Amino acid sequence: MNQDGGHEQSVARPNLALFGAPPAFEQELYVGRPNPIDREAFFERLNGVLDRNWLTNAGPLVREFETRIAQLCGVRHCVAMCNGTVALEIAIRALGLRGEVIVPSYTFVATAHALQWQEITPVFCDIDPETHLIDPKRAAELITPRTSGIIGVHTWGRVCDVEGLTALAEEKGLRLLFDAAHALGCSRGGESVGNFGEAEVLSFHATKYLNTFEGGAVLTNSDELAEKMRLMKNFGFIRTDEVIHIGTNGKMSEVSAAMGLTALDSIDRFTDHNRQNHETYRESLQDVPGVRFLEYAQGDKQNYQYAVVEVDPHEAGLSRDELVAVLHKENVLARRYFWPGCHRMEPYRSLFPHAGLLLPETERVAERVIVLPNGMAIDSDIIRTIARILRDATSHADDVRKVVGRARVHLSPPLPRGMEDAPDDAAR
Ligand code: T4K
Repeated sequence: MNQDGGHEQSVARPNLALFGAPPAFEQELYVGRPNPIDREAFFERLNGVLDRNWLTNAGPLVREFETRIAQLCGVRHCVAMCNGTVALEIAIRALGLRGEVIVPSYTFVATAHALQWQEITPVFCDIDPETHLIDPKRAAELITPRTSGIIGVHTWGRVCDVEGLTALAEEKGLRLLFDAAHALGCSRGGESVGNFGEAEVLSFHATKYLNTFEGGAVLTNSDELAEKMRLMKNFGFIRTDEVIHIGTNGKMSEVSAAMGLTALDSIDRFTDHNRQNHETYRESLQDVPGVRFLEYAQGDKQNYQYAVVEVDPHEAGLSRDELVAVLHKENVLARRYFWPGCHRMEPYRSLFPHAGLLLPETERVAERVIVLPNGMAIDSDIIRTIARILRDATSHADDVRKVVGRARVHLSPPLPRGMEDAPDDAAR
């Protein structure tokens, strides 16, 4: 009897941890590992913060960070905030969205929550299966008298069909906002993210291409909107003791800006490395049946942050989840973003139990996508090994399926080493 409790171990079984071999990687490989920065430069900036004893509230580093991000994106205003979700909430409020807003279900749940949190109904729209982005034709079908706007999401840094969405919004008198959490430094038709719709929201979360620990920003070319959001993120204060607007606390701290500025100094290095990794993934996955590496449109600027594959279970002989189980056994902690789709998460699942009927492409794509590790911690050798694992798995699909079925592999990745005792909320 083998270690899985099975008897039918075939002699030709490949060298996979699933079958008892040592894992291909001793250390876990994570999706979303923060990119390393120049620590000395960072600590120098931190010393400056402590020397000035000015820790937050529109400090000099936050202002410098805003200027540099606005320059990078070629946009008039960057309003830095404490995270991408609050930035979305503030942008939604500043635009006066209400009633219903059309949004893809295939996104991180923050996009939907930012609406629902303000008692605005997210109306989930299906995606184009080729691009994984909101489909303007489907969006048009969802407009009702209660619709006030559309939020497009530039998933994986691929920029939405902004022409289609802009035409629709203009024709129907709707406001247009973009969740650009993945898309810093990306462009479409020569135009940089930050210039589409009325505003675009960035995330600088630790897992993002450029991080400020936690952080976000709204980019806009509208002076009026920028001014409103500056008030809203600072309790509505126009000056000391004078509040002229409802507001919240959405401010970015100086420590976060110090991190962001230091990361900005290395951003070209991050992009070059990610681009090289993409090239290696593309090449080495070419001969893996049923595993298609997602490519970007030629000519546009990309940050190449996400390495995404789509699994065709018929061609691969294995489902996406079976392949993820194989990878996890090898310490490749691939993710199933954005499974199962917002419409299958609470409170939306209960509020709209039949939403899936109008979201066939979302449901199909959410069952097929694997996000693979990328970023500065990942190199070509690692990628070739990941491709080898996927190739071995698909060429022994029957054996793999039997063992995965028996092992009931848990697909939520464990926490990084040293974090095992973290409380449950960190261990999501
Ligand atoms: N819109 C979109 C389209 C988004 O993708 C996001 C965020 C938002 C809006 C909201 O922006 P923020 O409010 O977050 O600024 C992660 C991130 O927490 C989330 O920011 C991100 N999207 C989403 C795509 O990924 P989880 O639940 O998968 O995070 P978690 O804790 O599992 O971390 C992911 C991986 O990163 C782990 O496997 C380990 C690694 N990691 C994580 C952290 C925090 C590290 O190595 N070091 C770290 O410090 O959501």
